[in-house]
Amino acid sequence: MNSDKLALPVGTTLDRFIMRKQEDFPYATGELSQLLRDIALATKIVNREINRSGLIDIAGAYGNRNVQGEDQQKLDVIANIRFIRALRNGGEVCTIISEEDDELIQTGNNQGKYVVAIDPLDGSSNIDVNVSIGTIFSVYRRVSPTGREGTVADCLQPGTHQVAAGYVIYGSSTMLVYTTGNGVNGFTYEPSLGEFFLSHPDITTPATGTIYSVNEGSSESFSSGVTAFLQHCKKEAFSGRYIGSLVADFHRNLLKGGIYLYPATAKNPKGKLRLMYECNPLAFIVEQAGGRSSNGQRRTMEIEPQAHHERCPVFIGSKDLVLQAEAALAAETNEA
Ligand code: AHM
Ligand code: MG
Repeated sequence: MNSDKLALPVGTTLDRFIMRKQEDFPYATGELSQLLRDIALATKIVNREINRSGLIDIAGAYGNRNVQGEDQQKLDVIANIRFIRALRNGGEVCTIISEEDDELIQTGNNQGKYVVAIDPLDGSSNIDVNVSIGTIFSVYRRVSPTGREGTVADCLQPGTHQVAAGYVIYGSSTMLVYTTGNGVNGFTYEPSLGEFFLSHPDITTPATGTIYSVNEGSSESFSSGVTAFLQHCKKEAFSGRYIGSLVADFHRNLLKGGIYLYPATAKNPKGKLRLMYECNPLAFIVEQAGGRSSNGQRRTMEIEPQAHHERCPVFIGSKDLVLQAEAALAAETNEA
């Protein structure tokens, strides 16, 4: 091998990066760092299961329906177990909200200072056809005193209270992207070393873009404001790109510039996506990258949650495009 290549540094691992960031806060106790490392560990295990799923019989429907009445996939169940186990063993988290569990999950770590909301495997209907899927997570500091189980109040905080949020995309490579409110950084998994390496430092999203992502199959029931905004996108000859895996659609638009929207439809009058573990974490990331996220009327992160599985419409991505969508919706309201 060329000796120049051998001299190249391997780069910064996720663990080292988390440790360095912790050193920026002299009074940090390391609990949040540990929590992020727990999530990264579970991610590696889930990544392995996903990669193997084409080879062994764990893809496909599990035969159960989750709380939202959707078919649960075997990998959904596996991912849910892996993340819960990692967070329970880590000890920093008292309570978990998971897309796959109706009730709050009490970890038994009553001294844990944090609450996590997680969609362990998003876009799972894409598993069987080898399309990218993801994990989305959000971290809050509990508001109730430690020493007891976490409460509903700990779990129903607005997105502005998030202390960390991230997503994992299991795609042509596996990436973990997260923020603790001080910019956004992306790490790519190197499977032969079993490590995530910093590959996308300080991600910023373009202020505008030429991609719009929406399920147009529902366009008959879009409001006139949404329809007007989409007409504008088409008039400008934007590219329509829709994978149907939120993390993958979001990740592409974050890097390239664009807007993802899931508005209210006849089938999903409140939108389809879940506030606590789909919209809020991505809203935190997009804002940290310079973008914007809204329910059409107000900033996603300012919505006061009423229920841990609640849904909301979402318009997320490049700031200018989200503002344009909001203006189109406001014009619709004024016409009414
Ligand atoms: P899931 O959490 O059950 O996987 O559903 C969420 C997914 C998102 O990943 C994706 O953006 C959206 O549902 C697609 O919905 P639709 O098929 O209605 O376009
Ligand atoms: Mg989901």
